Amino acid sequence: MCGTCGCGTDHVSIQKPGQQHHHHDHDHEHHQHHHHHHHHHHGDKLHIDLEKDVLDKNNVEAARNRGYFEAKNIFVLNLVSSPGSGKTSVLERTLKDLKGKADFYVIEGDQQTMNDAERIDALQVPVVQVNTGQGCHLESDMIYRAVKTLNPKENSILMIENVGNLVCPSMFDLGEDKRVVIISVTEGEDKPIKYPDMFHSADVCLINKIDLLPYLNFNLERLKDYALRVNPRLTFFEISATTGQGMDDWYAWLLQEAQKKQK
Ligand SMILES: Nc1nc2c(ncn2[C@@H]2O[C@H](COP(=O)(O)OP(=O)(O)OP(=O)(O)O)[C@@H](O)[C@H]2O)c(=O)[nH]1
Ligand SMILES: [Mg+2]
Repeated sequence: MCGTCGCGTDHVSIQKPGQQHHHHDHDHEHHQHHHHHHHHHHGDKLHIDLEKDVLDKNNVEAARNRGYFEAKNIFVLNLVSSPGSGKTSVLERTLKDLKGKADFYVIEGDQQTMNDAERIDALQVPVVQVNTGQGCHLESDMIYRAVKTLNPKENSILMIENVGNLVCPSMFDLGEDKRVVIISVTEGEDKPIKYPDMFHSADVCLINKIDLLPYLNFNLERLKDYALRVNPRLTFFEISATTGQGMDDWYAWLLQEAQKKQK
């Protein structure tokens, strides 16, 4: 149990496409650690202590990641959204279009399967898949281990695709520079006020699948209004990963932010 959202993070696997699946002993330590608390606490107290432990531990490890990224001038994005908003599609298009302009690395987070890592691997971009098992979000120690496997070059860009979930990933700092929330126009305009934490903690909001707007009753202005109520400093890009519409502004932002860190 991660204790924060009740999901389990004790069966995490981290692998490159083509590698054999294996569990890490490391995870058992965590499990034992949490198990220990069960003997000493009860009811709500247990839940609150676990939540604090998990978030404190994650924040310490996020700081460790941030130090590593700082030392190597690696610009890091954490992509979050509900399942199917288009995180991998946006990544695929972005990597195809910008591959010559920067060195990219990708960490893929999903509960199961190598599917997303294989889509990135097909573009010949170095990628590691993290399978979280019962876990509904990535945590900083998973990023630390995945980064060790990737061994990214200095002055590169690391894109982290979080597990599709509009709630839990918001609580877990991974040591990223910027958090990017993707919402697709098929999801309804009110998501920012229904799931405020995710929009509050993001720096950029990609509004994806705008090629579908002619077929939907979706009000872009209302979505932005709701999102700005939750987070007035959000920057929006209206895009279609399918047609490429609007992607150039997103690329310009991405390269400019990376350069700021790497100057
Ligand atoms: N029409 C349209 N479809 C899109 C667009 N972007 C993604 N899709 C489709 O949306 C579906 C989900 O896309 P993914 O990129 O796999 O979404 P994801 O957020 O990575 O999904 P998970 O990793 O499972 O959470 C796929 O069928 C894509 O082809 C877009 O801009 N327009
Ligand atoms: Mg995906």
